[in-house]
Amino acid sequence: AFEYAPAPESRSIVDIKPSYGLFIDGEFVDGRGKSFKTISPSTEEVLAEIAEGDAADVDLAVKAARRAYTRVWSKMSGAERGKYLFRIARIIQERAREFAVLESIDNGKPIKETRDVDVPTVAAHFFYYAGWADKLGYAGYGEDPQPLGVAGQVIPWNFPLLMLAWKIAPALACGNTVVLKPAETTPLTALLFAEVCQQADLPPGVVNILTGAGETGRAIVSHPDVNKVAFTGSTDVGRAIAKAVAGSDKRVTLELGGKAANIVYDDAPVDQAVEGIVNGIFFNQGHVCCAGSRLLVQESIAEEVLAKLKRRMKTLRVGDPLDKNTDIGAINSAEQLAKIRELSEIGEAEGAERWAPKCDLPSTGFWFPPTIFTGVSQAHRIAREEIFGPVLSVLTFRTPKEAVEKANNTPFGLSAGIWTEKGSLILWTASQLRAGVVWSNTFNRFDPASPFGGYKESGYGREGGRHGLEAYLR
Ligand code: TXE
Repeated sequence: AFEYAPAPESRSIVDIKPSYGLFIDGEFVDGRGKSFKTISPSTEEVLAEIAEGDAADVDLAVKAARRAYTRVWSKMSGAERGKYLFRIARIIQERAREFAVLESIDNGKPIKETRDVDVPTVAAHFFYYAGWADKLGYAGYGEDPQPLGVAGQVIPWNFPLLMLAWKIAPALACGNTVVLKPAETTPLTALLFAEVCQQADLPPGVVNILTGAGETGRAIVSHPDVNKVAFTGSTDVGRAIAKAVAGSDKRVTLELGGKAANIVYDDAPVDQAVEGIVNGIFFNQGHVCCAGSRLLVQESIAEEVLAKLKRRMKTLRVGDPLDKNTDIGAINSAEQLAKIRELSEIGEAEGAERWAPKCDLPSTGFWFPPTIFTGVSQAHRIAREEIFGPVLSVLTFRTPKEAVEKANNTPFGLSAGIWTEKGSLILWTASQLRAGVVWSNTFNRFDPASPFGGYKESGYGREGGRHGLEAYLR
């Protein structure tokens, strides 16, 4: 094992305060005494003490959001709201490096990804929805669609800033105000975003950021004056939220887990497919709801694909998230690492064959090597359950029909991938797959103009694109 060596020059561009309050009505305010620590998953050092919002704080935030909604935000013209969103987008671009470094420190994901994917996509979302703010009459929901009111939004830790953008940008564009809770292991970029709201002179109360864990989330979701609930996270919590709002007039969108099939047909461009498989499962340590966590490879080329995949996996660098050469960063938390380890042990116990390249992992922090399981059958838990880590389950198939049957044999339905040179086979396969997003000859590509969301237990509602406006309009 090598010792973790921090990259001081990158670290120095962010200013992490020793403690943070809650962002309510345009100001940072102290919590009521309860707090928790956010740690860096790559070093296990405590980064900051974070206030934990309770039901009374949630009430203050919802009241502030309601005031801002009735007095200012819903009265403003769409063009005017759009200006604020454009301003936010530009400030994020200006502060992109700061956001990227902070996200890598707090989440553990590689700087290469926060710099090239997360932060640019966040800015793109704000630009995209800024453009819609004055065109809602063209969105297809009537000539003068109305906002819903106060949106309560609860987001996970795997893309902390990007999930914030997916939630806040369309809500604001449509004239709603927001109370958002980031995940307890990754609050820092949401708090930096609160500073951006101040810098953009966003009217107080339009965006409120409440840090905390499940209790805070529960209080937001069940607050009687919240009109819309948007959640991304585990299927279990999604179910609890659906129950909590049942019988109320709250609108709900849920974006939950996944177990995507990445289907490689025998005529696929193999080298390109191998890159897609690697990107599909090892991007963001596999902490991706739409990760290509099941490789379905046609039997006749399975040997070649696996040989090339293993060769490629040996070149992946696991380590310091702030090192520009790192491909796989730290696992987000000790709990998530324990879950990945447990499911991997179950995979072995059930008879699948485990393989990982030799890989020196740092001695502190939470790490897991890129891993594949071959000889996986449909009955194995690693073929059915979301592992949410850098672990790929490999299955084979003989015919396109069998590929589709296996791909659809899951309670989830968020995404899928298809690799073949034949356009007709892409169209046929896509039409058979029960998945909200289907990529062909690529994987894990995100664009603010494309809707994203699931079938079955992956949730309902769409985020992104014109479809994403529907969730925030009456
Ligand atoms: O999720 P939780 P966890 C999956 C993934 C992962 C597993 C557990 O498989 O291993 O879920 O992750 C807030 N009312 N995904 O435990 O608990 C919580 O504070 C309201 C897939 O981290 O669902 C956090 O802000 N809110 C997923 C958010 O919900 C509640 C991304 C998500 O945490 C709450 C993350 C409650 N009762 C995990 N309880 C994806 N779809 O991308 C918790 N929260």
